Amino acid sequence: MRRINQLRTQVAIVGGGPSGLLLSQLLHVQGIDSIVIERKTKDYVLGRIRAGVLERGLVALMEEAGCADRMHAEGIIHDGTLISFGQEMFRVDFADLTGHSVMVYGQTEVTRDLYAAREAAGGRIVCEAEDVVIEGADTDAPTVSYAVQGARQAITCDFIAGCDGFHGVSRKTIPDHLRQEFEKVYPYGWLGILSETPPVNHELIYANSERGFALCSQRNANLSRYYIQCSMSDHVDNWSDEAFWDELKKRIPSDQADTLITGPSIEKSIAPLRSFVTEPMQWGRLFLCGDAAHIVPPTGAKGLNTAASDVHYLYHALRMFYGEGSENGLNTYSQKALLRVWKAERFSWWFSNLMHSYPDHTAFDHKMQIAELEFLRSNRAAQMAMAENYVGLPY
Ligand code: RFL
Ligand code: PHB
Repeated sequence: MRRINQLRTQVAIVGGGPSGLLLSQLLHVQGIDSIVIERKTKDYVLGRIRAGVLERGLVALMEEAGCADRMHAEGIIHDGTLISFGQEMFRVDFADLTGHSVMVYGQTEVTRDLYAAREAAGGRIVCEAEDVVIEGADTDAPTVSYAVQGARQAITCDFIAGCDGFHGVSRKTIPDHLRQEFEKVYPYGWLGILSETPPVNHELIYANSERGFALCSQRNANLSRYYIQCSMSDHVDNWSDEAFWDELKKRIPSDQADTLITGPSIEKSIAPLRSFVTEPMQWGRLFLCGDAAHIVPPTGAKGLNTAASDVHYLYHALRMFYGEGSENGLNTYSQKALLRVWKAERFSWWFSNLMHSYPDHTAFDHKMQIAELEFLRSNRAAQMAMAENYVGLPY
């Protein structure tokens, strides 16, 4: 294959998911040029249904990126969340405990708003880029090359942001002997559905039940997102809508189940749950952001938000470099990002352990979960620790 095109930019961004698009737009606002290289089509990227809860840090970044108008108009502020176990249910009041709230606004919408802003500004996004190769990341002249419709292209740049998710190429570009990976795979998955029905409650319900975990979430007044814990080997074809609703109702308190409005699902999928961190998050001029560097189980809604905190650190480091000529932010990026990543990992791991059923749990283990839930229900310090993590630790 022939190299037909040589492009130049300041920051080449591999991956056009929320991390890559947010970084690109923030850099643009500061007059720093970037090119986003994405493996999938625009429609595919915009069709993905994932996260639903935004911390204030991500809300502030969307504002700084000039992409917050629709989020503020359509997003829903949540001042607290509900936690149930069996028929018991209590509320953790984020606003009272921390002075902060979260924003319910889908990742799909965040991505859509960022995409629109990038396009309006004439930002360069290369879609359907195949066989992306990163070279010279440990030199002063890194390049990213890829093929589009059979033609090979190359970008020379100052820096590369690896925003290409868990299955991307960026992380694997860092030599094995310099990379350390930490992983925990949970013995269950989440079966999720989206339905055009009003949410069962105006707040989210995280439910611990002897039948397994359930989560009642939402996107807007007529769009609900529900999840139930399922086995890792389960398949969506095993779950009719009716079977899903029946099972969900058995896992939440009956007064909630009685008011649950059901309807046809418009999306149904199973996600495995894992915790994963790679260290370091930098190699030479390559910087990893978001799911490329770490994965959390979705309990606690930290995935997208932790991706956003990486983007925050990298964006400020690049601003410092281009604005003041200082490499200080770049040199400390990995250390700063990982400090916060591990706290999000701890919270998601703790909340997952507290809320799910485990195949190897004994009656004693179950009693421990209930005792911890009772403690959380009755203890303000415990609730404060939970709330501070949920609304997002400071950057
Ligand atoms: P993404 O979203 O995976 O985007 C990476 C992009 O890179 C592209 N790509 C490549 N491009 C070029 N060359 C390659 N070789 C490439 N390989 C991959 C991909 O096509 C893609 O477009 O990573 P990013 O941007 O770091 O964003 C991370 C978030 O998407 C993720 O952390 C969250 O969705 C996790 N998550 C949640 N996070 C929250 O903060 N709150 C939540 O409520 C929440 N709920 C969830 C979730 C994730 C879920 N699933 C499906 C895993 C609920 C679920 C069910
Ligand atoms: C979602 O709405 O998709 C969602 C909300 C909270 C979570 C995970 C997922 O903890």
